[in-house]
Amino acid sequence: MRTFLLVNGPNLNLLGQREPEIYGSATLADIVAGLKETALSRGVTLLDIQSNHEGVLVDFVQQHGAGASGAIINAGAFTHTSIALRDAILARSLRFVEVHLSNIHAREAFRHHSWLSDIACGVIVGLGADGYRHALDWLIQHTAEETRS
Ligand code: CA2
Repeated sequence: MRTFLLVNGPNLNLLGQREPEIYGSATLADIVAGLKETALSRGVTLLDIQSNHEGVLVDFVQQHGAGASGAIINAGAFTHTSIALRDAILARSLRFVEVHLSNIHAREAFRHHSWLSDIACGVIVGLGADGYRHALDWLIQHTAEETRS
């Protein structure tokens, strides 16, 4: 069974508790549960992590990246700072879709640069929690296409 990773970075554990006008009202638990249900119904496994600690995310990618068919990554603020996470993803040749709930390009200038975007298969911003679902759909379809050829 194909396994996909779902990686969420710092402060995303606070979803649904504050700033719903920016990040929506769903909690991370709601989002993860919905994605896992979809994954199950599509015959794939979703292995998820949320951490506020950069090294924990690096360890997770090192440990699970090579065995995964792809990943959905919302690195939160580490998006704009973490060369360590970028290096771990590259070291494991992990294909991924970068997701942001908010449109980072319509926000402060320091959010406009991502250390992940240029190595991502694709980037989804500003679609709220739907972004994760679109990313999972794309990964499932794309991996299936590859398996057939
Ligand atoms: O839009 C996104 O998904 C972000 O990755 C969210 C990060 C932010 O640093 C990125 O620039 C864009 C922040 C997540 C913080 O989440 C909160 C949720 C509720 C209340 C406060 C913060």
